[in-house]
Amino acid sequence: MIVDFVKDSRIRQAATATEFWMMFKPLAVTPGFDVWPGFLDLPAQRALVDAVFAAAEQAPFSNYGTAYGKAMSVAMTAFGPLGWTSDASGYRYADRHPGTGRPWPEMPSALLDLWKRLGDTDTPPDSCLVNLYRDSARMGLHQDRDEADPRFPVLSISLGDTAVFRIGGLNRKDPTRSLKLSSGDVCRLSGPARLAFHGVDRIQPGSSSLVPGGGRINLTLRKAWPV
Ligand SMILES: O=C(O)CCC(=O)C(=O)O
Repeated sequence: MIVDFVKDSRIRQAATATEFWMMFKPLAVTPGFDVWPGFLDLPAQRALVDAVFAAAEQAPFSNYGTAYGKAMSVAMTAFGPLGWTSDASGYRYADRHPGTGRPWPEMPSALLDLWKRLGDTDTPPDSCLVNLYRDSARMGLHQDRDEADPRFPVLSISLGDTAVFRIGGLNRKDPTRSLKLSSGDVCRLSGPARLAFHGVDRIQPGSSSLVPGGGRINLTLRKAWPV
């Protein structure tokens, strides 16, 4: 199954099971924040981008408003039973697209498989937030705390242009560090980093040609409602 996800040239290079494990061992950036650089191969990345744009026909991207009255620069939609949305009354998970009133598109099986491998083996995710960053879109430092049970991780997939990602601690004023996330990278916030402040300072436009029209797509898999 792993062949669906990882760069198969790296599998060919691995002579032993130990070497294979070392190649796909995550980089532990800070405790609880793990990154698997290049975890998804190009065909897997392309398939996810295609799935996103097919889903957007049914559940169009929107730049949601916030309680502060400003529209976000990142356009969003979702896969799965629940989608994260925001408007003047605040943030929430909803079982319908706010614009169409229709259920969100089904979660692609590749995402369910990925969550089983790196997220949680027993409990599937019930939401995948799809973030589309074009040009100067960014996401300010925030915590992912709208999910019922922080024992479940957030699994994040980067597609397209490179992002300058920032991660800090549990308090907004804690020191932060930044790292670049490239297309095919997967990262996980869990345990001590599950509620860490994080955000995207900017993308590097033109660093990838994967996303039609340019830019970056980020997918975050979550378990939003209680088990
Ligand atoms: O785009 C990213 O890499 C981060 C997305 C994010 O922080 C979120 O969806 O909460």
